[in-house]
Amino acid sequence: MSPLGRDEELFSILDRERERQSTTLQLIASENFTSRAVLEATGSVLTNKYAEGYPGKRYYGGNQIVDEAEELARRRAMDLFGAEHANVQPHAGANANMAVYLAVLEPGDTVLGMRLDQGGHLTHGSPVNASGQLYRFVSYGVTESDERLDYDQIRDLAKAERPRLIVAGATAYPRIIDPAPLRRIADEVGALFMFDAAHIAGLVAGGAHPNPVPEADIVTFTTHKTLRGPRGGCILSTAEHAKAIDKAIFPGLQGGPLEHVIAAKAVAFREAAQPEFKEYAAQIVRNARAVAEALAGEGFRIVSGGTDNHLILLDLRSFDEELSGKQAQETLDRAGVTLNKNQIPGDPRSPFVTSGLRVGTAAVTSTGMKEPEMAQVAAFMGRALRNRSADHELATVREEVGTLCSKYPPYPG
Ligand code: DSN
Repeated sequence: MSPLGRDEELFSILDRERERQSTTLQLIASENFTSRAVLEATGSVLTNKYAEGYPGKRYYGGNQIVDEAEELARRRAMDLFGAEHANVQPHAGANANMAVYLAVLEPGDTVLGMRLDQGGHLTHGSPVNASGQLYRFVSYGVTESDERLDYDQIRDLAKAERPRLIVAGATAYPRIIDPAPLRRIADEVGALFMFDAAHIAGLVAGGAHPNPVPEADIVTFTTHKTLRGPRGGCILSTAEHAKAIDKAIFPGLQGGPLEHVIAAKAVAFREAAQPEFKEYAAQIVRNARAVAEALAGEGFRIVSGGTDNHLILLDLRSFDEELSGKQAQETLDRAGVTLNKNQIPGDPRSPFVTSGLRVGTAAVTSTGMKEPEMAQVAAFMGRALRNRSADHELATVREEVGTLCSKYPPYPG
């Protein structure tokens, strides 16, 4: 093969990233640590294969074995969530969502979706995303009083706007999104109902959140967040929409599927079907509640007063009016705590500055951390942010974070 030998330049970068992931706290709500089996499948020889099309109907030869892998992934996804159809080819959640729009909408159609600055997603109609440019998205948000979805308000909006599609799902909403009332609203106005379960797919698989599949016409999700699989997307639907969705993904939107990633999705679906995964999902939520309580004790306001899922949204203004999300994220990075700035509902600051932070517990839960460690995490955050101008204090926190992480290695040995 290559006469070049090991690529030290690149692999030393990978070594340093592995080191970073295992010596600092990973609190980004959309990240996780996959199993070794998922890593192995992602790095497998399936990356060598072109397989445009679908199992049994490919545009290239030599796909008999790849077909088996993709069929296995499809079957496991359908079994895990109880769906009639699965398309496991989306390279990402954004592609999955775009494919659904291509499949069921005409350009200019009206769609209801949650606004980005209220906790929604770019692909739910943001004006800077193709979804917002090609379709007439009308946004709903959370109430000012309790910062939660109000299904009566969504019903009123749906009645006034008569959308073709109602999109549910969020990236920064710490509460359960109940699919049942949304189904009823969709039926009342004759709309289709799509649930974007990207963040909560693992909580659904583990029984910690209601399964949207029986209620929604179409469910999209990513496989790398709470579901703990490889980076990628998936679409589940009723049999009625199967053909249109498959056509929208290929040839509509994507070319050759990433069969190595699809194989890793199959691994993740199997792992998520095990009884231990139920305990994992429940622990993610217990950890989120524990860290929320401890962070409230540090003086942060918790948006909506708490959490039902894997994430917490912090309003920094109660802690320190001057502290922006951007400054807080940068400070915590120096202290070995990795998370992201996030707008809070009604945020007076821009999306690049923000008044909030998003804290997620899926990755730290994968390493085995529990409620006592969550109290430590909150204390680290409070200390670092109170001492943000004191380099030595940030260095001390970073050292203590390292000690904690060394007891919970993501890949022991
Ligand atoms: N980037 C994802 C998240 O962090 O929530 C959404 O696409």
